[in-house]
Amino acid sequence: MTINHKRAEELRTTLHHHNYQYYVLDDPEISDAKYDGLLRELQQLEADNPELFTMDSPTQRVGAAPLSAFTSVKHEVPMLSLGNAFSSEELAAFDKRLRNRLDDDTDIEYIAEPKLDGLAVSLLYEKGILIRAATRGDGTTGEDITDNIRTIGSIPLALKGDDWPQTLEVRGEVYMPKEGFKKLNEGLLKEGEKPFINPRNAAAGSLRQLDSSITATRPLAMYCYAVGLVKDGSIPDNQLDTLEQLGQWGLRICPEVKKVKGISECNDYYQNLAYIRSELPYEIDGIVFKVNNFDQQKELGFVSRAPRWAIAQKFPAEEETTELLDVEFQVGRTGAITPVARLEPVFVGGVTVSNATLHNMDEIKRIGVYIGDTVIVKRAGDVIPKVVAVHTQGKKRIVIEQPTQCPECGSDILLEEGEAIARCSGGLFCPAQVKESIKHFASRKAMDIDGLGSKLVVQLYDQQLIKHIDDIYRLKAEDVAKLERMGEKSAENLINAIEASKQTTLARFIYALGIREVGEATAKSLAEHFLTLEKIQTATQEALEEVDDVGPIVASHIVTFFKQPHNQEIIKALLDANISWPEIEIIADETQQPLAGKTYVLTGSLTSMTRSQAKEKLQALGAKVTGSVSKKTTAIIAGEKAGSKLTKAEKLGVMVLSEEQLAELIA
Ligand code: I6G
Repeated sequence: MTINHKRAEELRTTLHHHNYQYYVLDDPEISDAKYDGLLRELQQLEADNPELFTMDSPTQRVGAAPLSAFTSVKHEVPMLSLGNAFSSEELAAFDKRLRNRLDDDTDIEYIAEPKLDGLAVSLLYEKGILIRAATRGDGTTGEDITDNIRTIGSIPLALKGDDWPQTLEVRGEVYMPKEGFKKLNEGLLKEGEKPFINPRNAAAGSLRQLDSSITATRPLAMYCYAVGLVKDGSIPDNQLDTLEQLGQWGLRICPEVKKVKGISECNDYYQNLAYIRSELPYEIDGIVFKVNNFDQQKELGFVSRAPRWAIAQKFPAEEETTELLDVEFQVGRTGAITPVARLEPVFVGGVTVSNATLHNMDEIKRIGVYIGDTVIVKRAGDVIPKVVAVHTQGKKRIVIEQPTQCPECGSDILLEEGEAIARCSGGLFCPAQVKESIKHFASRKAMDIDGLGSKLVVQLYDQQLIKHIDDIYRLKAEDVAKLERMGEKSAENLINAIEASKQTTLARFIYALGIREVGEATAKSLAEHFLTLEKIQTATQEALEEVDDVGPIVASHIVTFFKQPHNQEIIKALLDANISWPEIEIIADETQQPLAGKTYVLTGSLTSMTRSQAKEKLQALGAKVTGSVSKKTTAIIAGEKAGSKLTKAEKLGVMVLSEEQLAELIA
């Protein structure tokens, strides 16, 4: 073996290792610059000595020469589809069917995992080397997308270890993480290009590129969930051990995979995932339950083109199509004019939606929507439904035009230079702005006045019982009780809630005032920085700009707000009504925080909270939370299925804490 040959092999092994650490374990050991340096060295060696090139070389990840078309690939073992369950009753019926077929009434062991909203892909490894990748296609014939798949960092070009079958076909889902999707679309918009509608479309569009150097720039990832063809070698006899084995060979497995026993644990898993769905870093559209034991799978067999031993329980769709009937313009607390789509009611994200935001006129132009079009509406989690794209153009299309006068008070609508959002210039003359500012003041994250919701605010305003926010504290139970649908008891409850709201925090009070661009986080930063209301009221533009996340624009909004005599009067009236807050304790020295100077690593999945919630809690106590274990790590917190980080911690003698111990630590 020549020196060059030896060095190329050394570089390939090193680069495969660091690639695995970075993409699969999320635990990099070297800097990006160092990695790039090693990769360049290998590229140069291969360019100078073409005989050194191998199929699994990490240099292949940058993309190959563009293709003119994809070639077809026949799947030796068909890629089937999954049956669906749309309710817990349908899932229970599935479980019952299986127990009947197996003639065994004991609880079945299932392996549950999220169903990612991506594209099913097959990876073929020969002697541990990735030789071909294909789309699912119609299940029998797919397309050869090997060049594109090679560019995905989390897919190994060579399997780890040496105990793999000589021929091994692995299947899974290629997807685009939400964060990468957001960044990709931001970049496309900046370049004046059309953004993708959702991460699934972005993943599909990226994988179907004939030019793999474009795919190489797209943030794609893959989770593996099954094995297809196996020759000359074997895999374990159940699903969970198979997934674990795939993980050991360097393939990425979803960390949410869990063994559940019987229908009740299936339901718990589904509920838990539905709860954390919006926090997951990828989009999912349901849960897949598979019988764990392969002998039982064999006994159950297939029905038409789907396995009898697996099912996908779907979540309510987060995107639907419906007709755009009309557009109205709403006036917000700060006068912002928002176009609101009136829609043919549609069931999406678990609720019936008949209104959705269109954000602003720029957005309307960008998506090219007209009244009469069929549009795609998205509602994810608690997020306000929005129109994201035109699905099909209507036969009769009506242009959407922004009014020049406020629909509520008739004042001029103005668009400041460089702003996307037009505003009503009516200020306190505009009833819509006043009502919105009262609603905001009473809202949960502001003064938290229980029961003072949107409808009641409108009633109180229309009956002239409240004209400004300070009037809330002059309300009388007997006046409130006279309102429609209010009795004495509810009126009394409201007055009690108003009274209770007087004990608040400075941050909530600042947020409640509704200063333009001062959200919850900025209000908190202002309170922590200045400590008293007086200091915030009198702060100069320069002093305000010293606060975390306060830039020149926000600072100028704050200065302008406190300068207005009307606002000063309202603040005085609120303080005269005895609104108060505890003094803020000064933590003069950050090292006085209980976990200051300590470094933790979170690994595996936690059951009582997500890893990011745990991270926030630890950071709030002064701890540092990092992604990799070293001798300097104070402790690692090992949830379920903790992998290599746990092994490394044990090797280095770093303390290992359980989820229960983490809870104690935080408490
Ligand atoms: O489409 C699928 C998504 C996820 C699957 C699947 C899966 O497992 C987590 N598993 C099988 C066996 C099939 N389709 C056919």
